[in-house]
Amino acid sequence: MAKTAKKKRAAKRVKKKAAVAQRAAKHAASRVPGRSAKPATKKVKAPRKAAAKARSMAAAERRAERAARRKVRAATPRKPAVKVTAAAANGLPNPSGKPFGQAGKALDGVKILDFTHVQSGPTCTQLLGYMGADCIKVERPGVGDITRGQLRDVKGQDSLYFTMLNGNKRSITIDSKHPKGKEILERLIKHCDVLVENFAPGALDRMGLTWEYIHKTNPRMIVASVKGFGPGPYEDCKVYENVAQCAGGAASTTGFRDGPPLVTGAQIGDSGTGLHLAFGIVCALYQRNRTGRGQKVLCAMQDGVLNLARVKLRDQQRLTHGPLTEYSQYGEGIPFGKAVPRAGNDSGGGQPGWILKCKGWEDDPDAYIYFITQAPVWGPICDLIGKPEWKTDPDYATPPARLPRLRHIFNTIEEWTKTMTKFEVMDTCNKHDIPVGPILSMKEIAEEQSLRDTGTVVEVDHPGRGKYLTVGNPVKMSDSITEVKRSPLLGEHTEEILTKVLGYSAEEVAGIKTSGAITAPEKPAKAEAA
Ligand code: CAO
Repeated sequence: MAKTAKKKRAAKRVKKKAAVAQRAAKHAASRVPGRSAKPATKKVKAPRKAAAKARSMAAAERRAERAARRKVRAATPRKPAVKVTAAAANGLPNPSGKPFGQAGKALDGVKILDFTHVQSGPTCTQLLGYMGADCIKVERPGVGDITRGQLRDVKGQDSLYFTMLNGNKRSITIDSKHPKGKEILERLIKHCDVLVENFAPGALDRMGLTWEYIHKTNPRMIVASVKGFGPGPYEDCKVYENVAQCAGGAASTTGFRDGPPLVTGAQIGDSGTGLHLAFGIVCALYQRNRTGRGQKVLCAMQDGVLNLARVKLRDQQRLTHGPLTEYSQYGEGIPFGKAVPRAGNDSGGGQPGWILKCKGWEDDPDAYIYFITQAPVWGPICDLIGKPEWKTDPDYATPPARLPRLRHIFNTIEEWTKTMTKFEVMDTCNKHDIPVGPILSMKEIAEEQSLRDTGTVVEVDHPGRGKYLTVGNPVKMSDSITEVKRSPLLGEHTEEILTKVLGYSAEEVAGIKTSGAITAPEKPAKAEAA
Protein backbone atom coordinates (compact mmCIF):
# COMPACT_ATOMS: atom_id res chain seq x y z
CA MET A 1 0.00 0.00 0.00
CA ALA A 2 2.67 2.42 1.09
CA LYS A 3 4.57 1.54 -2.07
CA THR A 4 1.63 2.34 -4.36
CA ALA A 5 1.13 5.70 -2.66
CA LYS A 6 4.82 6.43 -3.09
CA LYS A 7 4.65 5.47 -6.76
CA LYS A 8 1.64 7.70 -7.28
CA ARG A 9 3.41 10.64 -5.65
CA ALA A 10 6.49 10.05 -7.78
CA ALA A 11 4.36 9.90 -10.96
CA LYS A 12 2.71 13.15 -9.96
CA ARG A 13 6.11 14.79 -9.49
CA VAL A 14 7.24 13.60 -12.91
CA LYS A 15 4.03 14.94 -14.53
CA LYS A 16 4.48 18.27 -12.81
CA LYS A 17 8.08 18.54 -14.02
CA ALA A 18 6.99 17.66 -17.56
CA ALA A 19 4.35 20.38 -17.49
CA VAL A 20 6.86 22.96 -16.29
CA ALA A 21 9.25 21.91 -19.04
CA GLN A 22 6.46 22.13 -21.62
CA ARG A 23 5.56 25.65 -20.52
CA ALA A 24 9.18 26.68 -20.69
CA ALA A 25 9.48 25.22 -24.18
CA LYS A 26 6.33 27.04 -25.34
CA HIS A 27 7.60 30.26 -23.88
CA ALA A 28 10.95 29.84 -25.61
CA ALA A 29 9.28 29.03 -28.94
CA SER A 30 7.13 32.16 -28.70
CA ARG A 31 10.24 34.32 -28.37
CA VAL A 32 11.43 36.12 -31.48
CA PRO A 33 14.70 34.53 -32.48
CA GLY A 34 17.70 36.69 -31.67
CA ARG A 35 15.88 38.62 -29.01
CA SER A 36 17.00 38.58 -25.43
CA ALA A 37 15.11 36.26 -23.07
CA LYS A 38 14.88 39.11 -20.61
CA PRO A 39 11.42 40.49 -20.16
CA ALA A 40 10.84 43.89 -21.75
CA THR A 41 11.36 46.67 -19.26
CA LYS A 42 8.03 48.31 -20.05
CA LYS A 43 5.13 45.88 -19.61
CA VAL A 44 1.60 46.60 -20.77
CA LYS A 45 -0.58 45.67 -17.81
CA ALA A 46 -3.67 43.64 -18.67
CA PRO A 47 -6.75 44.08 -16.50
CA ARG A 48 -6.76 41.45 -13.68
CA LYS A 49 -10.02 39.70 -14.60
CA ALA A 50 -9.07 39.26 -18.23
CA ALA A 51 -5.74 37.81 -17.18
CA ALA A 52 -7.38 35.30 -14.83
CA LYS A 53 -9.77 34.21 -17.57
CA ALA A 54 -6.94 33.75 -20.02
CA ARG A 55 -5.03 31.64 -17.47
CA SER A 56 -7.97 29.34 -16.76
CA MET A 57 -8.58 28.88 -20.49
CA ALA A 58 -4.93 28.00 -21.01
CA ALA A 59 -5.12 25.49 -18.13
CA ALA A 60 -8.19 23.88 -19.65
CA GLU A 61 -6.39 23.64 -22.98
CA ARG A 62 -3.43 21.94 -21.33
CA ARG A 63 -5.70 19.46 -19.54
CA ALA A 64 -7.31 18.56 -22.82
CA GLU A 65 -3.89 18.16 -24.47
CA ARG A 66 -2.73 15.86 -21.67
CA ALA A 67 -5.85 13.74 -21.86
CA ALA A 68 -5.33 13.35 -25.62
CA ARG A 69 -1.71 12.35 -25.11
CA ARG A 70 -2.74 9.77 -22.50
CA LYS A 71 -5.17 8.23 -24.97
CA VAL A 72 -2.48 7.95 -27.64
CA ARG A 73 -0.04 6.43 -25.14
CA ALA A 74 -2.57 3.87 -23.98
CA ALA A 75 -3.17 2.78 -27.56
CA THR A 76 0.57 2.50 -28.42
CA PRO A 77 2.34 -0.80 -27.49
CA ARG A 78 5.08 -0.04 -24.94
CA LYS A 79 8.79 -0.79 -25.54
CA PRO A 80 10.80 -1.85 -22.49
CA ALA A 81 12.61 1.13 -21.04
CA VAL A 82 16.34 0.88 -21.81
CA LYS A 83 18.63 3.29 -20.08
CA VAL A 84 21.67 3.65 -22.31
CA THR A 85 24.81 5.26 -21.03
CA ALA A 86 28.33 4.79 -22.45
CA ALA A 87 29.45 2.65 -19.51
CA ALA A 88 26.27 0.64 -18.96
CA ALA A 89 26.31 -0.41 -22.60
CA ASN A 90 29.39 -2.55 -21.88
CA GLY A 91 28.41 -3.56 -18.39
CA LEU A 92 31.43 -1.60 -17.14
CA PRO A 93 31.58 0.73 -14.17
CA ASN A 94 31.76 4.45 -14.76
CA PRO A 95 35.27 5.62 -15.74
CA SER A 96 37.38 6.21 -12.65
CA GLY A 97 37.91 9.83 -11.77
CA LYS A 98 41.27 9.07 -10.16
CA PRO A 99 44.45 10.22 -11.92
CA PHE A 100 46.03 7.55 -14.17
CA GLY A 101 48.32 5.31 -12.18
CA GLN A 102 46.44 5.88 -8.94
CA ALA A 103 43.51 3.57 -9.49
CA GLY A 104 45.26 0.41 -8.30
CA LYS A 105 46.92 -2.22 -10.48
CA ALA A 106 45.58 -4.26 -13.37
CA LEU A 107 45.36 -7.56 -11.44
CA ASP A 108 44.58 -6.20 -7.98
CA GLY A 109 42.46 -8.75 -6.12
CA VAL A 110 43.62 -11.74 -8.18
CA LYS A 111 45.03 -14.44 -5.92
CA ILE A 112 47.60 -16.86 -7.30
CA LEU A 113 48.46 -20.18 -5.71
CA ASP A 114 51.98 -20.31 -7.09
CA PHE A 115 53.32 -23.85 -7.26
CA THR A 116 56.04 -22.97 -9.75
CA HIS A 117 59.76 -23.64 -9.68
CA VAL A 118 62.90 -23.18 -11.80
CA GLN A 119 62.23 -20.65 -14.61
CA SER A 120 59.20 -21.10 -16.86
CA GLY A 121 56.49 -21.01 -14.17
CA PRO A 122 58.18 -18.35 -11.99
CA THR A 123 58.49 -16.05 -15.03
CA CYS A 124 54.73 -16.27 -15.48
CA THR A 125 53.79 -15.63 -11.87
CA GLN A 126 56.33 -12.81 -11.46
CA LEU A 127 54.67 -11.02 -14.38
CA LEU A 128 51.26 -11.51 -12.78
CA GLY A 129 52.75 -10.14 -9.55
CA TYR A 130 54.12 -7.11 -11.39
CA MET A 131 50.55 -6.51 -12.56
CA GLY A 132 49.28 -6.55 -8.98
CA ALA A 133 48.23 -10.16 -8.36
CA ASP A 134 48.90 -11.59 -4.90
CA CYS A 135 51.27 -14.50 -5.60
CA ILE A 136 51.51 -17.02 -2.79
CA LYS A 137 54.47 -19.23 -3.62
CA VAL A 138 54.30 -22.68 -2.07
CA GLU A 139 57.71 -24.22 -1.43
CA ARG A 140 58.92 -27.42 0.08
CA PRO A 141 59.96 -26.88 3.75
CA GLY A 142 63.71 -26.54 4.18
CA VAL A 143 64.38 -26.85 0.45
CA GLY A 144 62.29 -24.41 -1.47
CA ASP A 145 62.53 -23.76 -5.15
CA ILE A 146 65.68 -25.58 -6.27
CA THR A 147 67.00 -22.42 -7.91
CA ARG A 148 67.44 -20.75 -4.50
CA GLY A 149 70.65 -22.73 -4.26
CA GLN A 150 71.67 -22.92 -7.92
CA LEU A 151 74.50 -20.83 -9.43
CA ARG A 152 75.04 -19.10 -6.09
CA ASP A 153 77.26 -16.03 -6.19
CA VAL A 154 76.93 -15.09 -2.50
CA LYS A 155 77.56 -17.91 -0.04
CA GLY A 156 74.46 -19.05 1.82
CA GLN A 157 72.18 -16.53 0.12
CA ASP A 158 69.42 -16.97 -2.42
CA SER A 159 70.90 -17.01 -5.90
CA LEU A 160 70.25 -14.40 -8.54
CA TYR A 161 68.61 -17.17 -10.53
CA PHE A 162 65.93 -17.26 -7.83
CA THR A 163 65.77 -13.61 -6.81
CA MET A 164 65.38 -12.34 -10.37
CA LEU A 165 62.41 -14.63 -11.07
CA ASN A 166 60.51 -14.42 -7.82
CA GLY A 167 59.98 -10.76 -7.03
CA ASN A 168 56.54 -9.54 -5.98
CA LYS A 169 55.65 -12.88 -4.34
CA ARG A 170 55.06 -14.20 -0.83
CA SER A 171 56.59 -17.50 0.25
CA ILE A 172 54.87 -20.16 2.34
CA THR A 173 56.46 -23.53 3.08
CA ILE A 174 54.11 -26.51 2.94
CA ASP A 175 54.84 -30.20 2.58
CA SER A 176 52.14 -30.97 0.06
CA LYS A 177 52.29 -34.67 0.83
CA HIS A 178 51.73 -34.24 4.59
CA PRO A 179 48.07 -34.66 5.69
CA LYS A 180 48.07 -31.30 7.48
CA GLY A 181 49.82 -29.77 4.49
CA LYS A 182 47.02 -31.04 2.28
CA GLU A 183 44.49 -29.43 4.56
CA ILE A 184 46.28 -26.07 4.29
CA LEU A 185 46.43 -26.46 0.53
CA GLU A 186 42.70 -27.11 0.42
CA ARG A 187 42.10 -23.79 2.16
CA LEU A 188 44.45 -22.10 -0.29
CA ILE A 189 42.60 -23.64 -3.23
CA LYS A 190 39.34 -22.26 -1.87
CA HIS A 191 40.93 -18.84 -1.36
CA CYS A 192 42.77 -18.40 -4.67
CA ASP A 193 41.70 -17.74 -8.26
CA VAL A 194 44.51 -19.44 -10.15
CA LEU A 195 46.84 -22.36 -9.42
CA VAL A 196 50.00 -22.14 -11.51
CA GLU A 197 52.41 -25.08 -11.68
CA ASN A 198 55.22 -26.45 -13.79
CA PHE A 199 55.96 -29.75 -12.14
CA ALA A 200 57.02 -32.78 -14.13
CA PRO A 201 54.04 -34.50 -15.79
CA GLY A 202 51.90 -36.31 -13.21
CA ALA A 203 53.53 -34.71 -10.13
CA LEU A 204 50.50 -32.58 -9.25
CA ASP A 205 48.21 -35.61 -9.50
CA ARG A 206 50.58 -37.59 -7.28
CA MET A 207 50.14 -34.86 -4.64
CA GLY A 208 46.41 -35.56 -4.83
CA LEU A 209 45.76 -32.24 -6.54
CA THR A 210 43.95 -33.57 -9.58
CA TRP A 211 41.86 -31.27 -11.78
CA GLU A 212 38.72 -33.09 -10.60
CA TYR A 213 39.58 -32.48 -6.95
CA ILE A 214 40.52 -28.83 -7.50
CA HIS A 215 37.47 -28.11 -9.64
CA LYS A 216 35.18 -29.70 -7.06
CA THR A 217 36.83 -27.78 -4.23
CA ASN A 218 36.72 -24.45 -6.06
CA PRO A 219 34.84 -24.50 -9.38
CA ARG A 220 36.13 -21.00 -10.14
CA MET A 221 39.78 -21.95 -9.94
CA ILE A 222 41.90 -21.78 -13.07
CA VAL A 223 44.62 -24.44 -13.20
CA ALA A 224 47.51 -23.29 -15.37
CA SER A 225 50.42 -25.55 -16.26
CA VAL A 226 53.66 -25.49 -18.18
CA LYS A 227 54.76 -28.87 -19.52
CA GLY A 228 57.56 -29.74 -21.90
CA PHE A 229 55.33 -31.29 -24.53
CA GLY A 230 51.63 -31.33 -25.23
CA PRO A 231 49.63 -34.58 -25.48
CA GLY A 232 51.46 -37.04 -27.73
CA PRO A 233 54.46 -39.32 -27.74
CA TYR A 234 56.60 -37.13 -25.46
CA GLU A 235 53.98 -35.92 -23.00
CA ASP A 236 55.59 -37.67 -20.02
CA CYS A 237 59.05 -36.21 -20.58
CA LYS A 238 60.78 -33.73 -18.28
CA VAL A 239 61.99 -30.73 -20.20
CA TYR A 240 64.47 -27.91 -19.67
CA GLU A 241 65.08 -24.77 -21.72
CA ASN A 242 67.41 -26.14 -24.36
CA VAL A 243 65.37 -29.31 -24.86
CA ALA A 244 62.47 -27.05 -25.79
CA GLN A 245 64.60 -24.88 -28.06
CA CYS A 246 65.65 -28.02 -29.93
CA ALA A 247 62.20 -29.64 -30.04
CA GLY A 248 60.48 -26.39 -31.02
CA GLY A 249 62.51 -25.87 -34.20
CA ALA A 250 64.65 -22.98 -32.97
CA ALA A 251 67.99 -24.80 -32.71
CA SER A 252 67.90 -26.38 -36.17
CA THR A 253 67.42 -22.95 -37.70
CA THR A 254 69.95 -21.10 -35.52
CA GLY A 255 73.69 -20.93 -36.14
CA PHE A 256 75.81 -21.00 -39.27
CA ARG A 257 75.22 -23.32 -42.18
CA ASP A 258 78.60 -25.01 -41.79
CA GLY A 259 78.28 -25.40 -37.99
CA PRO A 260 76.10 -27.46 -35.62
CA PRO A 261 72.61 -26.38 -34.46
CA LEU A 262 72.78 -23.63 -31.87
CA VAL A 263 70.68 -22.65 -28.86
CA THR A 264 70.06 -18.98 -28.21
CA GLY A 265 70.81 -17.07 -25.02
CA ALA A 266 67.28 -15.67 -24.81
CA GLN A 267 65.26 -18.15 -22.78
CA ILE A 268 62.53 -18.64 -25.31
CA GLY A 269 61.68 -22.09 -23.93
CA ASP A 270 61.32 -21.13 -20.29
CA SER A 271 60.59 -17.41 -20.09
CA GLY A 272 58.89 -17.50 -23.49
CA THR A 273 56.49 -20.20 -22.33
CA GLY A 274 55.94 -18.41 -19.03
CA LEU A 275 54.81 -15.40 -21.04
CA HIS A 276 52.43 -17.51 -23.08
CA LEU A 277 51.00 -18.98 -19.88
CA ALA A 278 50.46 -15.53 -18.36
CA PHE A 279 48.49 -14.58 -21.45
CA GLY A 280 46.39 -17.75 -21.14
CA ILE A 281 45.69 -17.08 -17.46
CA VAL A 282 44.53 -13.53 -18.05
CA CYS A 283 42.25 -14.75 -20.86
CA ALA A 284 40.84 -17.48 -18.60
CA LEU A 285 40.17 -14.88 -15.89
CA TYR A 286 38.35 -12.77 -18.44
CA GLN A 287 36.25 -15.71 -19.65
CA ARG A 288 35.45 -16.60 -16.05
CA ASN A 289 33.71 -13.24 -15.74
CA ARG A 290 31.11 -14.65 -18.13
CA THR A 291 31.05 -18.34 -17.26
CA GLY A 292 31.74 -18.15 -13.54
CA ARG A 293 33.94 -21.23 -13.77
CA GLY A 294 37.63 -21.98 -14.03
CA GLN A 295 39.38 -24.04 -16.68
CA LYS A 296 42.67 -25.77 -17.40
CA VAL A 297 45.30 -23.71 -19.23
CA LEU A 298 48.21 -25.64 -20.69
CA CYS A 299 51.31 -24.28 -22.40
CA ALA A 300 53.76 -26.80 -23.77
CA MET A 301 57.29 -25.46 -24.12
CA GLN A 302 57.63 -27.04 -27.55
CA ASP A 303 54.54 -25.14 -28.70
CA GLY A 304 55.77 -21.88 -27.17
CA VAL A 305 59.12 -22.12 -28.95
CA LEU A 306 57.47 -23.03 -32.24
CA ASN A 307 55.17 -20.03 -31.90
CA LEU A 308 58.23 -17.81 -31.60
CA ALA A 309 59.93 -19.60 -34.50
CA ARG A 310 56.91 -19.46 -36.79
CA VAL A 311 58.80 -17.55 -39.52
CA LYS A 312 60.91 -20.66 -40.00
CA LEU A 313 57.82 -22.82 -40.54
CA ARG A 314 56.81 -20.16 -43.07
CA ASP A 315 60.16 -20.66 -44.83
CA GLN A 316 59.78 -24.43 -44.74
CA GLN A 317 56.64 -24.10 -46.83
CA ARG A 318 58.19 -21.51 -49.15
CA LEU A 319 61.03 -23.94 -49.78
CA THR A 320 58.70 -26.27 -51.64
CA HIS A 321 58.20 -23.48 -54.20
CA GLY A 322 61.84 -22.61 -54.74
CA PRO A 323 65.00 -21.31 -53.00
CA LEU A 324 64.84 -18.77 -50.18
CA THR A 325 66.29 -15.84 -52.07
CA GLU A 326 66.86 -13.61 -49.03
CA TYR A 327 69.16 -16.21 -47.40
CA SER A 328 72.79 -15.37 -48.25
CA GLN A 329 73.25 -19.03 -49.20
CA TYR A 330 71.18 -18.22 -52.31
CA GLY A 331 73.55 -15.45 -53.38
CA GLU A 332 76.50 -17.74 -52.81
CA GLY A 333 75.04 -20.31 -55.19
CA ILE A 334 74.74 -23.04 -52.53
CA PRO A 335 71.71 -25.25 -53.18
CA PHE A 336 69.02 -25.67 -50.52
CA GLY A 337 68.22 -29.05 -48.97
CA LYS A 338 64.81 -30.34 -47.88
CA ALA A 339 64.61 -28.40 -44.59
CA VAL A 340 65.08 -24.76 -43.66
CA PRO A 341 68.83 -24.24 -43.21
CA ARG A 342 70.62 -22.24 -40.52
CA ALA A 343 70.88 -18.71 -41.77
CA GLY A 344 73.70 -17.26 -39.67
CA ASN A 345 72.97 -13.60 -39.13
CA ASP A 346 70.72 -13.17 -42.13
CA SER A 347 67.74 -11.04 -41.37
CA GLY A 348 64.60 -13.14 -41.05
CA GLY A 349 62.43 -10.65 -42.89
CA GLY A 350 62.32 -9.28 -46.41
CA GLN A 351 65.03 -6.67 -45.74
CA PRO A 352 68.54 -8.15 -45.88
CA GLY A 353 70.77 -7.60 -42.87
CA TRP A 354 74.04 -8.78 -41.34
CA ILE A 355 76.29 -8.19 -38.33
CA LEU A 356 79.24 -5.97 -39.21
CA LYS A 357 82.48 -5.12 -37.44
CA CYS A 358 82.96 -1.67 -35.94
CA LYS A 359 86.00 0.21 -34.62
CA GLY A 360 87.74 -1.79 -31.90
CA TRP A 361 86.39 -5.18 -32.97
CA GLU A 362 89.89 -6.70 -32.64
CA ASP A 363 89.76 -6.37 -28.82
CA ASP A 364 86.09 -5.94 -28.00
CA PRO A 365 83.92 -9.00 -28.75
CA ASP A 366 80.84 -6.77 -28.86
CA ALA A 367 82.15 -4.04 -31.19
CA TYR A 368 79.62 -4.97 -33.87
CA ILE A 369 76.47 -3.56 -35.35
CA TYR A 370 73.47 -5.14 -37.05
CA PHE A 371 72.98 -3.37 -40.35
CA ILE A 372 69.78 -3.60 -42.42
CA THR A 373 69.84 -2.56 -46.07
CA GLN A 374 66.22 -1.50 -46.07
CA ALA A 375 65.13 -0.77 -49.67
CA PRO A 376 63.68 2.73 -49.12
CA VAL A 377 67.00 4.00 -47.68
CA TRP A 378 69.27 2.35 -50.24
CA GLY A 379 70.19 5.78 -51.68
CA PRO A 380 71.46 7.25 -48.36
CA ILE A 381 73.34 3.97 -47.64
CA CYS A 382 75.17 4.25 -50.99
CA ASP A 383 76.06 7.88 -50.28
CA LEU A 384 77.31 7.15 -46.75
CA ILE A 385 79.56 4.24 -47.75
CA GLY A 386 80.98 6.17 -50.73
CA LYS A 387 79.26 4.16 -53.46
CA PRO A 388 76.84 6.68 -54.98
CA GLU A 389 77.09 4.87 -58.33
CA TRP A 390 75.29 1.84 -56.81
CA LYS A 391 72.10 3.91 -56.73
CA THR A 392 71.77 3.64 -60.51
CA ASP A 393 73.92 0.61 -61.35
CA PRO A 394 71.44 -2.10 -62.55
CA ASP A 395 73.42 -4.70 -60.52
CA TYR A 396 72.70 -2.84 -57.29
CA ALA A 397 69.82 -0.44 -57.82
CA THR A 398 66.95 -2.83 -57.01
CA PRO A 399 66.42 -5.31 -54.14
CA PRO A 400 66.20 -8.38 -56.46
CA ALA A 401 69.42 -7.31 -58.23
CA ARG A 402 71.19 -7.03 -54.87
CA LEU A 403 70.17 -10.46 -53.54
CA PRO A 404 72.92 -12.46 -55.31
CA ARG A 405 75.51 -9.86 -54.24
CA LEU A 406 74.69 -9.51 -50.54
CA ARG A 407 78.01 -10.83 -49.29
CA HIS A 408 79.94 -8.30 -51.42
CA ILE A 409 77.56 -5.49 -50.40
CA PHE A 410 77.91 -6.19 -46.68
CA ASN A 411 81.70 -6.52 -46.98
CA THR A 412 81.76 -3.07 -48.56
CA ILE A 413 79.50 -1.58 -45.87
CA GLU A 414 81.71 -3.17 -43.23
CA GLU A 415 84.76 -1.32 -44.55
CA TRP A 416 82.81 1.83 -43.66
CA THR A 417 81.44 0.67 -40.27
CA LYS A 418 84.96 -0.37 -39.17
CA THR A 419 85.96 3.29 -39.24
CA MET A 420 83.51 4.16 -36.42
CA THR A 421 82.38 2.84 -33.05
CA LYS A 422 79.03 1.04 -33.02
CA PHE A 423 77.44 4.07 -31.37
CA GLU A 424 78.86 6.43 -34.01
CA VAL A 425 77.46 4.18 -36.75
CA MET A 426 74.13 4.18 -34.92
CA ASP A 427 74.05 7.98 -34.69
CA THR A 428 75.08 8.49 -38.31
CA CYS A 429 72.62 5.95 -39.73
CA ASN A 430 69.68 7.06 -37.62
CA LYS A 431 69.95 10.53 -39.10
CA HIS A 432 69.06 8.89 -42.42
CA ASP A 433 66.45 6.49 -41.00
CA ILE A 434 68.70 3.50 -41.71
CA PRO A 435 67.78 0.71 -39.26
CA VAL A 436 70.86 -0.47 -37.33
CA GLY A 437 71.37 -2.01 -33.89
CA PRO A 438 74.51 -1.93 -31.78
CA ILE A 439 75.46 -5.29 -30.26
CA LEU A 440 75.07 -4.39 -26.58
CA SER A 441 76.88 -6.42 -23.98
CA MET A 442 75.10 -7.27 -20.73
CA LYS A 443 77.54 -4.88 -19.02
CA GLU A 444 76.39 -2.06 -21.25
CA ILE A 445 72.74 -2.96 -20.66
CA ALA A 446 73.24 -3.09 -16.88
CA GLU A 447 74.76 0.41 -17.02
CA GLU A 448 72.29 1.91 -19.50
CA GLN A 449 70.61 4.83 -17.77
CA SER A 450 67.56 4.94 -20.03
CA LEU A 451 66.65 1.35 -19.06
CA ARG A 452 66.88 2.33 -15.40
CA ASP A 453 64.73 5.40 -16.04
CA THR A 454 61.92 3.34 -17.58
CA GLY A 455 61.97 0.69 -14.83
CA THR A 456 63.10 -2.04 -17.21
CA VAL A 457 66.29 -2.54 -15.20
CA VAL A 458 65.64 -2.14 -11.49
CA GLU A 459 67.90 -2.25 -8.44
CA VAL A 460 66.33 -4.07 -5.50
CA ASP A 461 67.55 -4.38 -1.93
CA HIS A 462 67.58 -7.84 -0.36
CA PRO A 463 68.08 -8.45 3.37
CA GLY A 464 70.43 -11.36 2.77
CA ARG A 465 72.43 -10.53 -0.31
CA GLY A 466 72.17 -6.74 -0.51
CA LYS A 467 71.43 -4.88 -3.73
CA TYR A 468 70.88 -6.72 -6.98
CA LEU A 469 69.64 -5.85 -10.44
CA THR A 470 66.54 -7.38 -11.89
CA VAL A 471 64.43 -6.94 -14.98
CA GLY A 472 61.29 -5.01 -14.15
CA ASN A 473 58.03 -5.19 -16.01
CA PRO A 474 58.69 -5.06 -19.76
CA VAL A 475 55.03 -4.18 -20.27
CA LYS A 476 54.32 -0.55 -19.43
CA MET A 477 50.74 0.45 -18.63
CA SER A 478 49.57 3.99 -17.97
CA ASP A 479 47.05 2.99 -15.29
CA SER A 480 48.86 0.07 -13.67
CA ILE A 481 52.26 1.16 -12.48
CA THR A 482 54.64 -1.65 -11.52
CA GLU A 483 56.45 -1.53 -8.24
CA VAL A 484 59.21 -4.15 -8.21
CA LYS A 485 59.59 -5.87 -4.84
CA ARG A 486 62.41 -8.18 -3.75
CA SER A 487 62.00 -11.94 -3.74
CA PRO A 488 60.84 -13.49 -0.46
CA LEU A 489 63.04 -15.53 1.85
CA LEU A 490 62.08 -19.19 2.12
CA GLY A 491 58.88 -19.38 4.17
CA GLU A 492 59.04 -15.67 5.01
CA HIS A 493 55.27 -15.32 4.89
CA THR A 494 54.18 -18.73 6.20
CA GLU A 495 52.66 -17.46 9.45
CA GLU A 496 51.22 -14.34 7.85
CA ILE A 497 49.41 -16.42 5.23
CA LEU A 498 48.21 -19.05 7.70
CA THR A 499 46.71 -16.48 10.05
CA LYS A 500 45.75 -13.47 7.95
CA VAL A 501 44.79 -15.20 4.71
CA LEU A 502 43.58 -18.63 5.83
CA GLY A 503 42.25 -17.67 9.25
CA TYR A 504 44.18 -20.16 11.42
CA SER A 505 44.34 -19.23 15.11
CA ALA A 506 47.64 -18.92 16.98
CA GLU A 507 46.99 -22.31 18.67
CA GLU A 508 46.27 -23.94 15.34
CA VAL A 509 49.45 -22.50 13.86
CA ALA A 510 51.41 -23.89 16.81
CA GLY A 511 49.86 -27.29 16.12
CA ILE A 512 50.69 -27.07 12.42
CA LYS A 513 54.29 -26.25 13.29
CA THR A 514 54.73 -29.31 15.42
CA SER A 515 52.97 -31.51 12.87
CA GLY A 516 55.90 -31.13 10.46
CA ALA A 517 53.70 -29.86 7.62
CA ILE A 518 55.46 -26.51 7.30
CA THR A 519 58.85 -27.14 8.83
CA ALA A 520 61.95 -28.74 7.39
CA PRO A 521 62.48 -32.43 8.03
CA GLU A 522 65.40 -33.38 10.28
CA LYS A 523 67.62 -34.17 7.31
CA PRO A 524 67.54 -31.85 4.28
CA ALA A 525 65.50 -33.52 1.54
CA LYS A 526 68.04 -32.65 -1.14
CA ALA A 527 71.69 -31.69 -1.12
CA GLU A 528 72.34 -28.09 -2.07
CA ALA A 529 72.87 -27.81 -5.77
CA ALA A 530 76.03 -26.33 -7.21
N1 CAO B 1 55.98 -30.67 -0.92
C1 CAO B 1 56.23 -31.95 -1.18
N2 CAO B 1 56.71 -32.39 -2.37
C2 CAO B 1 56.95 -31.46 -3.30
C3 CAO B 1 56.70 -30.10 -3.08
C4 CAO B 1 56.19 -29.71 -1.83
N3 CAO B 1 55.93 -28.46 -1.54
N4 CAO B 1 57.03 -29.44 -4.21
C5 CAO B 1 57.48 -30.35 -5.09
N5 CAO B 1 57.42 -31.56 -4.55
C6 CAO B 1 57.80 -32.83 -5.17
C7 CAO B 1 56.90 -33.22 -6.30
O1 CAO B 1 55.69 -33.72 -5.84
C8 CAO B 1 57.75 -34.26 -7.01
O2 CAO B 1 57.60 -35.49 -6.35
P1 CAO B 1 57.23 -36.88 -7.10
O3 CAO B 1 57.96 -36.89 -8.39
O4 CAO B 1 57.67 -37.88 -6.14
O5 CAO B 1 55.77 -36.86 -7.30
C9 CAO B 1 59.16 -33.77 -6.75
O6 CAO B 1 59.05 -32.73 -5.79
C10 CAO B 1 59.93 -33.26 -7.93
O7 CAO B 1 59.13 -32.46 -8.79
P2 CAO B 1 59.54 -32.34 -10.31
O8 CAO B 1 59.58 -33.71 -10.92
O9 CAO B 1 58.67 -31.37 -10.97
O10 CAO B 1 61.00 -31.72 -10.20
P3 CAO B 1 62.34 -32.17 -10.91
O11 CAO B 1 63.38 -31.33 -10.31
O12 CAO B 1 62.57 -33.63 -10.87
O13 CAO B 1 62.12 -31.77 -12.45
C11 CAO B 1 61.64 -30.23 -14.23
C12 CAO B 1 62.24 -30.43 -12.86
C13 CAO B 1 61.70 -28.77 -14.51
C14 CAO B 1 62.44 -30.97 -15.27
C15 CAO B 1 60.20 -30.74 -14.25
O14 CAO B 1 59.51 -30.13 -13.18
C16 CAO B 1 59.47 -30.46 -15.53
O15 CAO B 1 59.67 -31.13 -16.55
N6 CAO B 1 58.56 -29.48 -15.50
C17 CAO B 1 57.72 -29.13 -16.65
C18 CAO B 1 58.49 -28.41 -17.70
C19 CAO B 1 59.13 -27.16 -17.18
O16 CAO B 1 58.53 -26.29 -16.61
N7 CAO B 1 60.41 -27.02 -17.45
C20 CAO B 1 61.07 -25.77 -17.19
C21 CAO B 1 62.20 -25.94 -16.35
S1 CAO B 1 63.11 -24.42 -16.29
O17 CAO B 1 64.38 -24.73 -17.29
